[in-house]
Amino acid sequence: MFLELGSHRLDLTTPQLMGVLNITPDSFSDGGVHLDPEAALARARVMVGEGAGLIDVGGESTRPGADRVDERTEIDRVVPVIARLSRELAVPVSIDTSKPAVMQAAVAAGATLINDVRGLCTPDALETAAALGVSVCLMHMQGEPASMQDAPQYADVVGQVEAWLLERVRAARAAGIPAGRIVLDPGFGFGKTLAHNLALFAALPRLAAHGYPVLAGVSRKRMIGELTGQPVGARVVGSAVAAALAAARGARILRVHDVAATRDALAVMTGLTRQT
Ligand code: HH2
Repeated sequence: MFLELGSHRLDLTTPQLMGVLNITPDSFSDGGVHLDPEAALARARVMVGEGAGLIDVGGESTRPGADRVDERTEIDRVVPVIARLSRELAVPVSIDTSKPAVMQAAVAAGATLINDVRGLCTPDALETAAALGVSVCLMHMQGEPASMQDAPQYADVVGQVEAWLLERVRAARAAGIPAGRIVLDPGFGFGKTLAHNLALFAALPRLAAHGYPVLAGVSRKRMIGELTGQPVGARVVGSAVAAALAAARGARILRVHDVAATRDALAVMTGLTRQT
């Protein structure tokens, strides 16, 4: 399985690590650290050296309780960084946004994957992504970040998330986005309790069975904190274990902050479960 990302062809036969690079003052784990493009570039270089196969650049935090930022601010944060990363790194760059204007500016600067936590549901987002001709990641979220963790409710979380993702696939394909350019993501922690996250995690093989690469983003999230009792800064081991398990359950792209730890977790899991 391959994903076309501009001049790059991402081989998903083995799981790929997507390194998180937030150019925000308030992201829940790396907020404020990469606002300077030089610092962002240096961090991206480290992640690529550690084994990241792509870098996901975001200019708006979507942590629970986060407020929206305007499109000018988001563009000003991400475009200079994307331009430099796509010129200077050997890996593809994705843009984590829901805003059509940011998608356009980011792709013009070199991004080749649109990673939208709102599944291209914002007005004009679907048409914009289709016209840009890049690959897309469609993620599920219940509600909006400002209030999504207040009281998330589902009658059947797996069935509902799966049906919603498949509906978004139909919409994306109808808009002209080819099947081979679509990635799906159940959206861990986005309007979900721990029980909902655990049910979705167990259902990763079912979600992967639809034939679209599945992206899993559990890195340093509250669910890891709930399982380990650790604060954000001490969730590296829990996150790496979760990412390796997600890969074992069929996830093909792992969105992570701690690339080296996840790479090692994957290597050990692969080595120890190889058939002899
Ligand atoms: N999680 C976050 C942001 N973008 N995109 C996808 N496809 N899947 C995810 O699980 C996902 C995502 C939240 O994490 P982070 O970027 O570290 O924090 P913040 O939203 O505070 O910037």
